[in-house]
Amino acid sequence: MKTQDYIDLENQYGANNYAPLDVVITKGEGVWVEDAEGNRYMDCLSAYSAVNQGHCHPKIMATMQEQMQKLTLTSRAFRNDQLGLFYKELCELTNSHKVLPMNSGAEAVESAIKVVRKWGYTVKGVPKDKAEIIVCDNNFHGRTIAIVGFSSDYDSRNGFGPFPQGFKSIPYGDAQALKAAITPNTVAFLVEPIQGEAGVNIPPDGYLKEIREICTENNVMLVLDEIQTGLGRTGKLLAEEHEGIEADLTLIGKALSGGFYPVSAVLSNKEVMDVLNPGEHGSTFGGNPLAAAIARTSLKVLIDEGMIENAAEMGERFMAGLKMIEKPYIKEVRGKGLMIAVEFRPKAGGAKKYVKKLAKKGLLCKETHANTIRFAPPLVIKKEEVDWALKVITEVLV
Ligand code: IF1
Repeated sequence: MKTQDYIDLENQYGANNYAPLDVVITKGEGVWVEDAEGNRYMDCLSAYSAVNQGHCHPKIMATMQEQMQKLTLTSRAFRNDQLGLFYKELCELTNSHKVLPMNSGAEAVESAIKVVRKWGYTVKGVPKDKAEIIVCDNNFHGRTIAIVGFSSDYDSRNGFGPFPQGFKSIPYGDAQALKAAITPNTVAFLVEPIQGEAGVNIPPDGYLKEIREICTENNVMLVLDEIQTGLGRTGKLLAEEHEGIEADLTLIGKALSGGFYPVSAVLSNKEVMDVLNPGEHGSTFGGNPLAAAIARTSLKVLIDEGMIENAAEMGERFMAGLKMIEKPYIKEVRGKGLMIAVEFRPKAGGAKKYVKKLAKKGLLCKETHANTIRFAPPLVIKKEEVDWALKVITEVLV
């Protein structure tokens, strides 16, 4: 089959909920992927930060192969020999007390919503069905009904109502707005340390510290969605470390499996997770031995192979290089670690055309909204590869 045949099949039989670039990827290794015609590309999207460890990391692959030959799924009706070790290693690494294992990121977000509501009723004493959760404008937390119900993005929510109640949205990066929005019924503040989909929106310095203090003072759970920012992407294991804070609940997913399998988790730093009792929450696949084994190795290679330090170092190099490209239609280059964005002025005529030109030159990336391109390569990228990317990007933006 040729490239166009694969595209036709997808278009004929698949739901129309994506508009992908017409590159049909067939192989991947590290930061590189190959298409059906044998063209090589550097992947500067990393499956939205799920392949932080690089495509087809050999150690994660070996773990997966080994585990899948022994045991893949037991359900949580029984125990398995990988889950406890996964819990322990993840808790030790992140300084957490309890883990709730799920599969997709959206499920981790939904789980956290359930947990903080239950905590609100049973511990904080909020009257029945009155729990409020504060979220931020321009958030992205996934695609379920509850989550899109508190999204401010028209396409995400339009046509999908009615939505669950109990969410209030405030401007991102504004700690005073949080303070003003809290009521006695507020159980949690759900927020991304850096907004991804919004276009790598970095809050003002001190924001995380301030919201941590405000939540503590008001007995409100701080829930950080680190599904995209976590696991090394910003140059720290968790983005919360940039300001030395700890969330009450931290959500991780994506790179928790290095891209091999959907694995997500709610990490809890307080006794809040103890409000869940048997029968109140669960998942057929959540916490399965294959997922747990893959996640254990995904975390191990992230640490053992210095990927987090590399993300910090290569991120600085990448950003410095991008900032050298001085063009009147570039509005801003911003980022942390290897979560980087270039925002164009409206007169540039949109980011998509640059994305297409970059793909032609062998660099895959993705625009977010009309005027921003995100660069987020796997964290294993080398100096020479960053320099190659910068050369290509400079050629295209000139
Ligand atoms: C798609 C963006 C990235 C997330 C945060 C939860 C989830 C995500 C902070 C849900 C998912 C994705 C999903 C992907 C596009 C994407 C994305 F462009 F929307 F912003 F990564 F950059 N919290 N992010 O970023 O996780 O249920 O998908 O596992 O195609 O929708 P999920």
